[in-house]
Amino acid sequence: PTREGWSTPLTLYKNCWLRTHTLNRFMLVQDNFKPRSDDIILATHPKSGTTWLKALAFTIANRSSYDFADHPLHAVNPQHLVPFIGAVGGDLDYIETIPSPRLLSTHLPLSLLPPSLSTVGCRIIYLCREPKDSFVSRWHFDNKMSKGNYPINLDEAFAMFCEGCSPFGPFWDHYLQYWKESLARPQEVLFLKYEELVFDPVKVVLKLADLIGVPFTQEEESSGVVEKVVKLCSFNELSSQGVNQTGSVERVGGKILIQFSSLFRKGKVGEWVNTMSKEMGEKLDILVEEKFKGSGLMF
Ligand code: PPS
Repeated sequence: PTREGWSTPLTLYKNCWLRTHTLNRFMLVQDNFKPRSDDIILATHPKSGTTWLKALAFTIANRSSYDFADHPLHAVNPQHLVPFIGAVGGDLDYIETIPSPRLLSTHLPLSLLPPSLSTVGCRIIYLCREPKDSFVSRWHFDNKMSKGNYPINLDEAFAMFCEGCSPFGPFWDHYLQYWKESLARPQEVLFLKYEELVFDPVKVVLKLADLIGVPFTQEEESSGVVEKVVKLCSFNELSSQGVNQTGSVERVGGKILIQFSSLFRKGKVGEWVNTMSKEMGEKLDILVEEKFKGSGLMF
């Protein structure tokens, strides 16, 4: 089935709602993407801090190659530094040509990726976010994408989100699939929440470096390199770069679909209260409790 309501129509494919115009590309991933054992995959539920995680992981992995003053992040949006598997700029032929170890990203649920990802032992860094904040971020983003031509009513968008109908949703299946994978492969899968990144970025940066396989040396730690990474990738720094105010991430049929500037809005925890009613908040909290009951995952 296909549903309208978000800025572009969604189609349900193998229990996941994908933007209809991306369906052909993403349907190919499961059978045609060839995971390598040394791949590092940044898997995120959309609107959870993907742009931020890409900036951090890229900076950590490549820190021996670049100077902080003359860093690619000053000129390139993080979304372009780590390609999305199967998406615009990350088509599967191109992905195949990237030398190992590859740093790749995806919004796809684990169920739409090749099962060999687990068996070959790909490392995964998963990032999700408290669902109320994620929903609010999604709603503002889709409104911006539609440029007022396709206004999305908040109540309708909320009802769809709670039914599981949002890009790459249901969100609960997305979170739970990666949560279970992190329990099954704790050495190879790091499960993170946006809130941890906001409250203790230094601690998360250290964990990211360990998982990527390039831990910080004592000398780097004592000379403030970790803090420099955090600052370079902070909301204020990234959002003030010229390219992020003027460029675009995705064009389809000559039309700009996603502007870089729409990837940076507030960057705060608990910001949902300025958009959603208290009643909506309570409704979503109850749903989240129900869906995650017994899993050990909590928000
Ligand atoms: S996307 O389109 O799914 O890739 O978007 P994504 O990057 O996952 O999520 C966008 C939200 O992340 C916030 N953001 C940041 N927060 C903190 N620090 C940094 N550096 C940062 N960069 C982006 C961005 O503002 C969106 O959240 P909201 O709540 O809408 O502000």
